Amino acid sequence: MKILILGGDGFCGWPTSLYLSKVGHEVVIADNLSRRQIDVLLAVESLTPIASIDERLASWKKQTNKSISYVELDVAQEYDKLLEVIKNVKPDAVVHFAEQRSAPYSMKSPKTKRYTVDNNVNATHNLMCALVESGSDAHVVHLGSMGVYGYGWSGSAPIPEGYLPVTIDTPDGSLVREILHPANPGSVYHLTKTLDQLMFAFYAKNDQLRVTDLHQGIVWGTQTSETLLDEALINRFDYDGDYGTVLNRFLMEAAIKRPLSVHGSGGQTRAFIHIKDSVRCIEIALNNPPKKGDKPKIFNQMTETYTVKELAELIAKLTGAKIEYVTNPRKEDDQNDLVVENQQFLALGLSPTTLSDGLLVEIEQIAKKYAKRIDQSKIPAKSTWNRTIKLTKQ
Ligand code: NAD
Ligand code: USQ
Repeated sequence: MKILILGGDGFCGWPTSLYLSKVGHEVVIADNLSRRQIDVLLAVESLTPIASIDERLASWKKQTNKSISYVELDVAQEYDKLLEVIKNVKPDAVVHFAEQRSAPYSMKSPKTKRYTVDNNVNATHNLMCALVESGSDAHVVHLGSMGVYGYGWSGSAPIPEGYLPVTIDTPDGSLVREILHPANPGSVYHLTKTLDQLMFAFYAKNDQLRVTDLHQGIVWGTQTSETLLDEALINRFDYDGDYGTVLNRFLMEAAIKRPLSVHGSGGQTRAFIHIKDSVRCIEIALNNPPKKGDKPKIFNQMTETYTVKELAELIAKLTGAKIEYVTNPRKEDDQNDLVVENQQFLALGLSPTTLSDGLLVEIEQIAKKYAKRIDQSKIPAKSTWNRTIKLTKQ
């Protein structure tokens, strides 16, 4: 397949691009490098020393003799250029990672809230519009989020894969309909993912675009077989208060003997998936597109659930780290149930990497190895969800 990867320089996009190139697809990356620019603005760097996009691509060519093309493109702002790229590349599929992905960054200030909405909503809508205008039949695989469902809305009932059957009483009896699971976003970032879903539903219905939306959990792990081939191919690892996700942050804190920063009581249950499985799921989704005229296909892309407290205890046991319960900067339930259906990927051959398989590698080969690069002033999570939340000093 010829695959256009929007956001292919990012944490999920880079290993996905390499893997799809390795297995024989023709890969074109489009990225505006905004994630690297946000690091500059926040004065922070990935824990792992990531190479420039040019160095990355040159190294891939040297290691494998395979070429990945790159075009610098702002999907949200440069509609005409996006249209030209789609017309020239003529992709069979487009994988869409090109969004601002941090919930804390999206809640940091009015400016970052507005940037997140402008960037994410425009990027998705521009893609839909350009596919229609160009007459392309490319299958869109979008990275959405488990957070579109919210947490705890349905108690201990399993979260279905996107669609919920509902029964409506009418004067002539009851009707059973399938609706998108009610959206219940917990941040401006998650709000944009719920808006993406509606755009996909509309364009699938109106223009018969073929869309798969992957409701992904928190991705952990850093390296894949491809990123391990050379230091210049290494994947990014975010640890700072805005972009570091919970497991990365605990691993990094343990590596420098800093207490693990559990927000609130740590009773929040979240869904997780290893980066290798995330890449594999995208391949499975690419190989199983919806038919023209179908509603968007939705998969829950996660393999395990843990409470934040369980994660901290697991890492504390492996590393001897202490745990600190800090004021939660977010407005979120202190505890929630989370039971998720993920049968579709398992039925299509996904064989998950569990936390017990991969955690030691992350501790030894990433967190400890690069611990000297940690800037401790960037660790505290300072973006609060509203003005009533007052943080204690960390
Ligand atoms: P990332 O920030 O590392 O990568 C996103 C990439 O998209 C970056 O390279 C960035 O420069 C690019 N980008 C952003 N806006 C763009 C625009 N307007 N035009 C062109 N390029 C643009 O994030 P990630 O962790 O790789 O996440 C990728 C996708 O997966 C996101 O949509 C995110 O919401 C979703 N996701 C991520 C996780 C996770 O745990 N990392 C979990 C669930 C879903
Ligand atoms: N948390 C802590 N301590 C920390 C950091 C986080 O206790 O130092 C807690 C948070 O309060 C939250 C949980 O850990 O309850 C998860 O936070 P996170 O930052 O790891 O993940 P989240 O904000 O949900 O976002 C991440 C990605 C996002 C993706 C989402 C998938 O950044 O792109 O969409 O995971 S999901 O959570 O399933 O919606």
